[in-house]
Amino acid sequence: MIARELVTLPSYAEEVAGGLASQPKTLPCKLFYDATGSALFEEITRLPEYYLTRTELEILRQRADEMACSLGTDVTVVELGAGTAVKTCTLLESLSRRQIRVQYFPVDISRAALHQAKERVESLGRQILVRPVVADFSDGFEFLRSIPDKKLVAYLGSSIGNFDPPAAVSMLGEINRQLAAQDMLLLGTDLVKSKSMLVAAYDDSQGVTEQFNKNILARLNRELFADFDLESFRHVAIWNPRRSRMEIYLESLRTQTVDLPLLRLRVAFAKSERIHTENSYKYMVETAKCMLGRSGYRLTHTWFDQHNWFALHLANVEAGA
Ligand code: AVJ
Repeated sequence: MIARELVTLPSYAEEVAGGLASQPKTLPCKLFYDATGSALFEEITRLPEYYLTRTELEILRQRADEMACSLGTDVTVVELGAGTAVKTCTLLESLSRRQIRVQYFPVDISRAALHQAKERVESLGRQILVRPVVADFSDGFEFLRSIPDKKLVAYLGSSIGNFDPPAAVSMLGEINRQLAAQDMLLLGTDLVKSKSMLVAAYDDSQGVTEQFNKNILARLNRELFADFDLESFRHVAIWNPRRSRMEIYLESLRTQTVDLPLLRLRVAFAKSERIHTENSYKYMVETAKCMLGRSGYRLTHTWFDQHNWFALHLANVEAGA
């Protein structure tokens, strides 16, 4: 007890203990994104099999002018999980060519990413005012209220796909309640496609996604002094057509026990037992539309790439929703 009081446990400790004690075992996917994991994710976005990032960027490039037209004048773009703002730059540039005033509020938990986002947008040389916001969405979306003017809230990259349908609706609804009638939402969703293409995107031939997945265990070893043997787990990516999602697991290659001394926990694994680390939902246009409707938005336009692999939805905040 004394030792436990002396050590400051990371904020995710309880969740990890709960997840590893449950049946089936789970770990929260937010644990992916420490410095190592964020760098690995950047690498994933450049993999030939991971079509999502490049496809969404292609839609933005091809349709930025059209989007800018639908947005009217003097828009403040607020990007949730902005990262380094690579994708948004396209839209910001189109907006600034058309509009008198464009402001950009990138929101992220990573200060380093926000710094890069600011530099990138400022280097466009278009006098876009950049105001980075450091925020963690688990604290809610109240910060949106303090951002002035007409807002376009962008939530790109199919990040919404990590939430199961009820949680996605409640999160989009929470954002909605912080917005005013003339504000808008730009949502990126990955779409259902062939199983082979989906599985390849989450189980790439270079093993980067495997490394990304296993980094959760490496992180628990680093931060909780756990003793996961990374060689004794394998990366598994499965398409679940019934729930319309990719499921990512770490599967134990043998019977083993793992110690997590800071959590006072010893976890037993049977051979082939899995830890569920992530879901990535894939939508049909209708399900995405339905999700937006149920969270208080009215869809005004959906843009696709030439193969219909990915969709960008622009929606209004329903008056009185
Ligand atoms: C960042 C949640 C959009 O689900 O495609 C990539 C994360 N996981 N490869 C996704 C991820 C494995 C990614 N999102």
